[in-house]
Amino acid sequence: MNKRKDFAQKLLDICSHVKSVAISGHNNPDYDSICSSLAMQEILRQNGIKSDVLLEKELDEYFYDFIREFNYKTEVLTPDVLIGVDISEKNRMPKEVVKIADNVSNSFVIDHHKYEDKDLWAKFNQIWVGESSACEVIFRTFEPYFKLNNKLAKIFYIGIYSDTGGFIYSNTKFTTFEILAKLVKYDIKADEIVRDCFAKTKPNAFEINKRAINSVQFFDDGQIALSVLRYSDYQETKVPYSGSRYIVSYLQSVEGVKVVINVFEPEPKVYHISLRTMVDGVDVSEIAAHFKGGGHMRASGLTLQGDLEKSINAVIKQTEKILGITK
Ligand SMILES: [Mn+2]
Repeated sequence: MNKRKDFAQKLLDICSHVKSVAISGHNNPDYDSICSSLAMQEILRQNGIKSDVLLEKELDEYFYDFIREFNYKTEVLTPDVLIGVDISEKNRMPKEVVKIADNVSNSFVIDHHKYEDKDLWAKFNQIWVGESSACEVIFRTFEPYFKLNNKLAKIFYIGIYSDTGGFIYSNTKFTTFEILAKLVKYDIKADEIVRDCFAKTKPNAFEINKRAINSVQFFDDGQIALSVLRYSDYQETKVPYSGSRYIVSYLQSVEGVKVVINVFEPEPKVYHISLRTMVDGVDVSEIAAHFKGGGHMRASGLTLQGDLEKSINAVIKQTEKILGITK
């Protein structure tokens, strides 16, 4: 039995017999979340199935133009089928989508995040923990059912590039490069994608990232690095959350740092906290899980509300626990 093929056949079969299909990634979407949604939509289209890609809100100008120009829906009535990509657990799901998930009769998940069985919400799940990206899982699962073209190849490339940190994370495997080799055959101009999508910053985004760097504090002899962007930073620079995340990968380059904690307050008293580690044996998803967040061993996130100092102290305490630091 081929697990991937059975899943792909079941999904296409069910979707071709219903009136409406919706696809959703997670909240605060990254490029893998968006691109795996778009890839799924294109694969369905090639199989004669119409679908909507759901987003909490329109993508702002800090997202790559090529990705912004697709059609997204920010509201949709409960569809016959819901496909979740890059999202196997409800706690990272946009609120509107949680309602849909509770009412929909058929649901599928395609993901690569670590999960607990009890938290799975979809009827059918295709989760390969450790694969580079939801885009990779989709590519490998549906390969017999789609034809690559320039647009689809670009979508996959952006999703995979993003979730592998530009092919430098340990999730970048032999299979990932096999897929990339297939993608670059379609004249995708990978150098332009990387330059325009990942290596460009607007002047005000540079300003907010400068503030993030200025905010950095180190704890426990430099083992923990913390950055904080306050709501006032967002207001003063007029940069949205998506434009302020440069700091996330930057702090990992500091020698001696084991865990990076980045706190973002894009709305008053709501703290999106990103956790990163490059250290083998340190699993930041355990820290996130403690606060009902989610993610991977090396990259996780959580959201806290209320008092900033208390929130930061709680996350630092939990991080010290994971690192075995006793005081
Ligand atoms: Mn992902």
